[in-house]
Amino acid sequence: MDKNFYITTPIYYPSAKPHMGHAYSSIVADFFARFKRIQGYDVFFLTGTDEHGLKIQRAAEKSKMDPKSFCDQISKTFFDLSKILNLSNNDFIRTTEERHKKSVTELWNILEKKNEIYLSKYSGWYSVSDEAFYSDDEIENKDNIKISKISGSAVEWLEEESYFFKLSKWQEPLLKFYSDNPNFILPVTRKNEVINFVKSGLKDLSVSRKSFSWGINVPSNKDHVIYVWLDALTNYLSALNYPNTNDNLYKKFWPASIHLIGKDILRFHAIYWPAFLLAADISPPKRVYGHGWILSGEEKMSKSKGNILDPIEIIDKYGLDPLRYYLIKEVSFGNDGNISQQKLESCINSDLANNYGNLCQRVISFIDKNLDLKTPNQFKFNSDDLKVLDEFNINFEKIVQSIDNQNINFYVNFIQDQLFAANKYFNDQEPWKKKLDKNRLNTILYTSLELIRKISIMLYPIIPDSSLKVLGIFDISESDVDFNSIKNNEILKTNNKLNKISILFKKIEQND
Ligand code: ME8
Repeated sequence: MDKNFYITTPIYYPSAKPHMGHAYSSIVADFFARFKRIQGYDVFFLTGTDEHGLKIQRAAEKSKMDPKSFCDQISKTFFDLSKILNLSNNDFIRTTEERHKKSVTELWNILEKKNEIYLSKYSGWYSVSDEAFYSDDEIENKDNIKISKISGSAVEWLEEESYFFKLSKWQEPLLKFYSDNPNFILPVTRKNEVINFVKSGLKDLSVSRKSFSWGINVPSNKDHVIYVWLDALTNYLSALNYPNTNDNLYKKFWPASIHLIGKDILRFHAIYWPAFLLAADISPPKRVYGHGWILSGEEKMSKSKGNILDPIEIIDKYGLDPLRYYLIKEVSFGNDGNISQQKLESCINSDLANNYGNLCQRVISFIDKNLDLKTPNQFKFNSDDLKVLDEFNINFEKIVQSIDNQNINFYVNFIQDQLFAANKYFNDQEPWKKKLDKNRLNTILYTSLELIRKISIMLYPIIPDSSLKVLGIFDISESDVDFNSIKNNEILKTNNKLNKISILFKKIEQND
């Protein structure tokens, strides 16, 4: 079986600095990347910035900067955030890089050569904020301004010479592609929306602009720049050194396993992108997952609405792992989610400090006092011990499947249940009363350590830093983290010195 896994985030517009919505997509993508790595996959994880187009040109003009220097400055804030979020990305692509231009130019040339592109004139609505064309029936009036019904952003009338991609020709092949690949678009509700949209009829797509210059030139006509979405989507190929299809990265990782995106940009990824690729005779990605939005009140959090929560401020106040845990746990994956500092604080106190942190501290300090901080030298499991330990191998396939179906909530709930069970086990077994029964005492402690090990391995993709601190008790380092080992109940060496750990999560004083 193919043990390569290629996951991408959207490449973000560096029109303003990143907010919680961007952090969310990136953290979730990192979760999947880290999970697949500890499952033994060779993973390529890509993120980056989408730097061309009128939206960026205008933002640069507003800041009185040339577009490239403007992008350099803001792209860096996204790059820095990738470090702050502890993303394990293998590359960070910028669409202003030469390698990307080469790749887009090649894709354009292929489409032109295959007669998929023709010159005509566009007249219709355009939203600069979305960098998207809208038809008349997708427009409405609000406070005397024309806006897109879909995104709510303002549109302007556009009339200019433009190259068109023969999207209409791909309507039937796309529908066939969706039915041959039923898991191409997830979640299912979104898939149905896309299919209905395609069934309602696809018009040819304007893929170049003449009235501004900030973009990649159409190779055969320098008066035009290539439409920013055709440019941006190609980043997923550029990072694999396309057009060099003999390159190892390309051979190993294309087609992508999953493009993880927000539902706002599903149309581009689930319709335009596979159509461009099919037209160029390149395999489409295996999956596009459109997750929900982080809301602020009832509305989508977005820079244009000015209702953003700054991830860096939250991290400064609470730390990174609590934020990662909270976003992954609290937002029902695929749906919109409202986040609040109060809920974040409860989550830190109950799940992280009480359930996880406390379990680790209690077990280790008990072993420190009673076993000279060593793993017990002998043990014999009884049915109570096996009951808690075996949950992991009994549910192993289910856990793996939950990840492969992007069912994050199952994964997190499973961990929560095991944390609860491990704490209950330690309380119920009352090792403090078994000091005279050495065999039983040893077995309870060995079982508790194994539970901490298994749970920490499962937590690694969510809160890598904290999980590695705990695994440090057993001298398990990052490269040793092996998801498959959670099936095994006897990984820890007996009579082995353990390491102490400091407090993992500080409880937050809440005012309610
Ligand atoms: O669309 N909740 O860039 P962008 C959840 N450059 N996720 C959110 C979010 C929110 N409130 N706000 C943003 C673009 N996101 C294009 C993409 S890809 C080839 C080109 C996340 O800066 C979510 O993943 O507007 C969304 O799809 C993406 O950021 C949009 O980022």
